[in-house]
Amino acid sequence: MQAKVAVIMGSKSDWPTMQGAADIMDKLQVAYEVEVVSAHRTPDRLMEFGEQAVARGFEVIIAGAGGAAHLPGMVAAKTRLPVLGVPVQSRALNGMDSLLSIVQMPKGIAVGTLAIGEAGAFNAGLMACQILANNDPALAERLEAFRQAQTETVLDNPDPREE
Ligand code: RP5
Repeated sequence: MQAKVAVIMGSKSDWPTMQGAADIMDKLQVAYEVEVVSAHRTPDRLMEFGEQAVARGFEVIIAGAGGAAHLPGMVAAKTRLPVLGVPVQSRALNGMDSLLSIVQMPKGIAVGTLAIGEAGAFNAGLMACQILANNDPALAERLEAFRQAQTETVLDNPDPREE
C-alpha cells in the first residue's frame, strides 16, 4: 500500500514518543513510513526529504523533535504538504523548549502544532487519519467507529473509583 503519511523525527531517541502516531495509524489501517531526519545533524537530508515528499506520494507529514526543535518548521518550509509538529518532551525543559520552537512559526509557513509528548504524537497520527478520511470513505467509517468505541468506554464506566 502506498504510504500517504511520513513520520519523521530528529533522533532515534524520539521514537518511544512518536510511536504513538504509528499506533493509531496501525489501528486505523493507514500506511506510513518512519524515518530519522535531523534538522541539525543531517541538514542536507532534511532538504532532500522536503523537496521529494510530494513526488514520494505523501499527503501528510508528521514531524517530531525535541529541544531546539527546528525539524517541523524547516520541512514545512520545503514542502506544500501539511506538517503536523510534535514537541517531544525534553529532559532539560520538559518540552517547553520544543513546544515554543515548533509553535511560533512566522506568518506564511504553517505547522499544525500538537501537545507535548505522547498525547501530541498520538493526536498527530489521529489528525493525519482525519485529513486522509476526507477522501477515503472506508477510513472515515473506521474513524467514526474508533470515536464511538472511545465514547462508549467512558459512558459504560463513569465511576472514577472503578478500574
Ligand atoms: C533533537 O534533539 C531530537 O529531536 C531529540 O528530541 C533531541 C535529542 O536528541 P538525541 O541527543 O537524543 O539524539 O534533535
